[in-house]
Amino acid sequence: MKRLDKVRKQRDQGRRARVRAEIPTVSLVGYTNAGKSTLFNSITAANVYAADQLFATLDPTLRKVQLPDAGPMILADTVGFIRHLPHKLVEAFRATLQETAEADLLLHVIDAHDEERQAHIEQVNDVLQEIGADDRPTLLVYNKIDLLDDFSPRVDRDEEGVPVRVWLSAQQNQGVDLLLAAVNERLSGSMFEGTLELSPQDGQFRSMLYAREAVLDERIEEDGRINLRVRLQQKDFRQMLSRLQIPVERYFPDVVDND
Ligand SMILES: Nc1nc2c(ncn2[C@@H]2O[C@H](COP(=O)(O)OP(=O)(O)OP(=O)(O)O)[C@@H](O)[C@H]2O)c(=O)[nH]1
Ligand SMILES: [Mg+2]
Repeated sequence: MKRLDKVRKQRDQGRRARVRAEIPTVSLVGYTNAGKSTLFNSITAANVYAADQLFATLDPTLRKVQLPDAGPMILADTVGFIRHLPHKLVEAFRATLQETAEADLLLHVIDAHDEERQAHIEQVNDVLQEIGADDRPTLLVYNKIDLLDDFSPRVDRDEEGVPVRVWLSAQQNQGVDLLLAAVNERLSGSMFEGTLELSPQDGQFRSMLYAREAVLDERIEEDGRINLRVRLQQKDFRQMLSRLQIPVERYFPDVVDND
């Protein structure tokens, strides 16, 4: 129990740090044996990131992964879901499940070769509901396509063109790139990208943007003004503006805010 408490404490600390940094979290969920950990490993192996070391030491089920447009994300591996999670298990994984309930995107991993896959999907959905995560945006990941006849990796989209299902093989590393592109698309759907003109007094704003790893480029003009090219989630940008009491119209002139 001691050890578990320690792990939980570290997890809580990790969570706090992330909330401060406002990096989107993506959680791998799914029935036991679907291939979540295999997928976690094949995604993170291809994305070696020096600043990740501290993270990996604190908690091996969390890794920071860079996406081309959406910036960094925290990828979380979770415990395999089964029909009704025993109460003890729910308690032990409280922090993980909490994280899942707050994730920006869930990757629901499914064993595409399992005849029981539909029943498993429903059981996982039941657990998601139990832990209050059923309202999270979800991307279905059909794994183990290497076990299907003549099947290539692909992405299925809904009527609006949004990626909703990805077919891949985590073990053979086929289609993992398609998955990352789909995650990138889902997370960057609501990105703010632009150049901000800051005065030397805007130091706090500037350091918040750096902390969020949102700065793509910085140029200092002769008169001391700073041009920052930034890219970050719109909701995080708005949050920052409101925290600094900068009027939202300054950067979103078309938006009428009713609240
Ligand atoms: N053929 C095949 N096997 C896979 C694939 N991905 C995972 N597996 C195998 O499926 C088994 C379960 O994989 P894990 O990654 O441990 O599954 P998990 O979802 O993390 O399982 P839990 O942590 O118990 O919930 C292992 O034997 C993997 O080698 C795949 O793409 N193809
Ligand atoms: Mg696992």
